[in-house]
Parts: sequence; structure tokens; C-alpha cells
Amino acid sequence: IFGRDQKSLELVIFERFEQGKRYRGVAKGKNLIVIQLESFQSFLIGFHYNDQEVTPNLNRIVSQSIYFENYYQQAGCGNTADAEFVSLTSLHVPGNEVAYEVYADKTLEALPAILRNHGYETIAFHGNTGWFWNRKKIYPNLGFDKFYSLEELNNDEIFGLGLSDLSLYKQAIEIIKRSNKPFFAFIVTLSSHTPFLIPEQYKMLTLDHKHEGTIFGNYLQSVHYADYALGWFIEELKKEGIYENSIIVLYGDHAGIQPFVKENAEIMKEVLGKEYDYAEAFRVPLVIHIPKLSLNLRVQTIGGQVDFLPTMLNLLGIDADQSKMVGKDLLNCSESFVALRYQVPDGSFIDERRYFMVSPDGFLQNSFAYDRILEKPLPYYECLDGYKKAIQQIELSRAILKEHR
Ligand code: GP9
Repeated sequence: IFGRDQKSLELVIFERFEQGKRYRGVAKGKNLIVIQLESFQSFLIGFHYNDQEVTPNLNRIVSQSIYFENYYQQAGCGNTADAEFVSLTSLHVPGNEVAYEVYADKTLEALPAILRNHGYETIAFHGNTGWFWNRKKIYPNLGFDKFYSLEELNNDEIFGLGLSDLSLYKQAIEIIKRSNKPFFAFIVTLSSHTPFLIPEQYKMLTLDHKHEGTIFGNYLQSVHYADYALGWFIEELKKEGIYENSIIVLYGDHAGIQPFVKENAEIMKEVLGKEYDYAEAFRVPLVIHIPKLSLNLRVQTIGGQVDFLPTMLNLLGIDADQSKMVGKDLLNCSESFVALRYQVPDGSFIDERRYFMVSPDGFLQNSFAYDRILEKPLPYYECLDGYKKAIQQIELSRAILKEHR
């Protein structure tokens, strides 16, 4: 049993084999609005800090959506841009190089290209300069018709790494409402970017003295602001009559609170009441909101950003050549598995029972192997099948990319 549809109180049972297509085409022909939320981690869902709800708007959306609880980042050193690449192409990033640089000249079967072939207008929005992470070069090759970056947008409110989320949403809505065909809007937010410093007037949470000025404290303030801006955007979509005809998808790009920083690990352990490790830090939310369905479904299937594209294609009822993708449709899959990337060596993985983190020295026998159900260490050799599976997936992705012109 992978989830419970709490609205109908009907147990939703996903068989562990390919069994036809659950939710196939439920968003067919709808506008698609995908918001990549900077540094959003899954612990934020439902999280309260000193009786203050940190992401109330996101929580409200989650309660009416399909929420993937065990979804993991798969970015490499290209951080935000790598998260975009994996999600839009269902292929892995190189790891120690930036995907948007290495693969900039390739014309890939990416989500925007597929949607454009199905009559969609495809528009990307990001509040930093167009050349940051080489977006200006690669976006047309991924299939975006238009890209609104800092150069094209009104720079009316800048802080942190670029345009404020509120300004980005305000300008994005003016642009998408002019679209005269179904559109795919890809909005990459920025206000909750490390080191999470936002203007005083937007710091709306009351922090304990001990958390003032810490990464944790600043993070909470910035995601709370980002959530406020998101709430504004959703209400505006409703006012403009766009909401009902759209599917709204939200996901976190990568961790914001890095566990290898001692202060972060200590504070998070105290706050969450458990060890703060990579497995927790890499868990990012994926939320799919289909207004007319108003689902309240929590999916526990383990997956990662490489699974985003096949999952979306199923919901949109679009057939594409999935032999060029390495991900799985998380609503119709027979496995619960994610290959972890970059900050942990390739071959690291999480599945329903195991968490395996390859030792940085490359010796498998020195790796961290853990039984997540029995909560005890495992001998490393009990994880070798998962290790091989992770490596094979990454190698298959490399081979696909090599073949691609
Ligand atoms: C800037 C933004 C940076 O365009 O993508 O985010 P990062 O990759 O540093 O997380």
C-alpha cells in the first residue's frame, strides 16, 4: 500500500507491477505550471516552529494534492540548474560538471520540447541573469519558446540572488494570462537561496534568540517569505481564471540546510528529534495539484528528480519515447528506489529497506549501510545489488546522452 486517498477514505493500492496507468491523462490539455522552489526540503511540510506554521500555503496545497513524501534531489555541482536538468529530461547530471554547460548543445526530448510538439506555449521564468548557469543557451534546446530572465523583467525588487519571488510571480502572471494556447510555465524561484538573507520587513517569524543569525533561522525566515509569495500567486491564478484550467506542480530543487555543517546538523537534530543526515537533507517535496480533482494523496514510493518527467507525461496523457529516459512514473511503477548523486559517491541509494552511502574512499566495505526498517547497520554486501542498480542507471543515462546529438 503506497498511499491513502484521504478525501474518499478509500485505500489506494498500487500493485508492485505494471498494471495499466493510474491517473493517466487526468491533466490532459491543461496548462502546466511548474514551480521549482529554491532550497525547499520535505521536513517543511506540516512543520511548526514555536507554534508558527512555517509554510502554511504549501501545506494547504499539499492537503489537496498528490504529495510524494519520499522524493529526493539528484543534482550535481550545478545545483539549481542541475535539478532543472534532471527533472526536465529524466537523465542524470554529470556530477562534477554542470549539466547545462556540458549538454548545452544537445537537443533533448525534454518536457518543454515534448509539450511544444503537443501545441503548448513553453515559457521559463527566473529572476537572475539569463547567462547564469548557461540557461540562455540551453533553454531553447530544451524546447522553451521564451525565457524571461532579469534582463527582460522589471527589476523592481531585488534581494539575495535576484528578483524577489513576489515580483517574479507578479510579472509571470501578467505574461501567462496573455497566452492564447495551453502553456507550460516553468518558474524557478530564488528568494530562499542560501545564505537566506531577506529584507527585515519580510522576516515574519519570531525566532528563539539561539536561532537568530544561524543558517537555520535565516532559512526558516526565507522559506516563510517564499511560501507567502507562493500563496499570493495561487490566489492570483484563481482571480485571473487560470487556476481551474491548470495543473500546478511544486518541487524543491535541493537541500538548503547542509548536514555537513556542524551547527546545522546539531540544530536540525534538536528540532527534528532525530539524526540529520544526507538521507533527510536530500528529501525534497514533490506536490502535484490538479484543481478539479482536489486529491489528498500521500505517495510513499521512493523516487527522485529523474522520475519527474515520466510521472508528468502520464498525468498529461502524453506518449513520448521513454527509452531515452531513465526515470519511472512514480504513480505506476514497480520499484521504490533512488540513486543518490554528487555529495555522496555514485552507487549510493535508498530503497524501501536500505540506505547505502558509498564511502568517499571508494572502498565499498567502508560504506555506510543501514536497515531503515530494523534501524540497525547492515553488512555492506547486502547492498551490492542496489549499488549495481544505481551505477547502471547512471551509466545508462550517460550512454543515452552520448548518443544524443
Ligand atoms: C541562480 C540560481 C543559483 O540562477 O540558479 O542557485 P544555486 O544553483 O546556487 O542553488
